[in-house]
Amino acid sequence: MLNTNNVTLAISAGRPDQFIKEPLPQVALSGRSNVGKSSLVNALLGRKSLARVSGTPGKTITVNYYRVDGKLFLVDLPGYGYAKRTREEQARWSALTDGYLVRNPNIDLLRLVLQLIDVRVGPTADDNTMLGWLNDSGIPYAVIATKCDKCSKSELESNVGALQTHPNIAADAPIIPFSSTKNIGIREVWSLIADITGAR
Ligand SMILES: Nc1nc2c(ncn2[C@@H]2O[C@H](COP(=O)(O)OP(=O)(O)O)[C@@H](O)[C@H]2O)c(=O)[nH]1
Ligand SMILES: [Mg+2]
Repeated sequence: MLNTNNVTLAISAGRPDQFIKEPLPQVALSGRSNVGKSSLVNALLGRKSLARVSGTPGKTITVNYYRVDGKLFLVDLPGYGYAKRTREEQARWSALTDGYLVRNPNIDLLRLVLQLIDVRVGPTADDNTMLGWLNDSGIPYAVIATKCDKCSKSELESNVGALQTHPNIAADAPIIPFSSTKNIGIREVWSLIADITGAR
């Protein structure tokens, strides 16, 4: 069993040359700022505040590597879609995101992307750009339908159904309803990570 108490923030990388090269599988979290990435890290690891949950969206422009029990890294990518960034912040975002997804010489370590999408909102234009990239990359991904506690049961069913048939979401991509506040979907996400990375 993975010991999720044995977790450290290995590095909060502000530059691509700080990215981790150690040969452990990586599972990356992608999504717009405020979609719930940091909350998902905390929920998966059973912590309240290992990852900083932000009231001011878009302020953290780093790639955060959490080393989990010496077996894998959870990689929290900087959020996109935050309009109020300065030009300098935007340039840093591009350098980091491009550095990780496009120019990363160790991209083979990336085994799975958890693509977070707010289940009440569905894919935004930026989410669709990211989904297009994922579809072209061949990297396995799953859609994590976040904040599902904010939906009624019928709304959740219909919104998850819309994700399942969405033209930009691969038919074989798992869709996992998730709530950090109600602890929904945690077991399903870990089971997917274990299946794909072999870390369990
Ligand atoms: N109701 C609800 N709120 C959430 C959930 N996950 C995150 N939030 C809230 O959404 C905001 C952004 O969360 P955060 O994890 O910082 O998003 P990030 O920018 O993607 O890392 C915070 O106010 C969180 O408390 C969830 O599952 N349910
Ligand atoms: Mg965050």
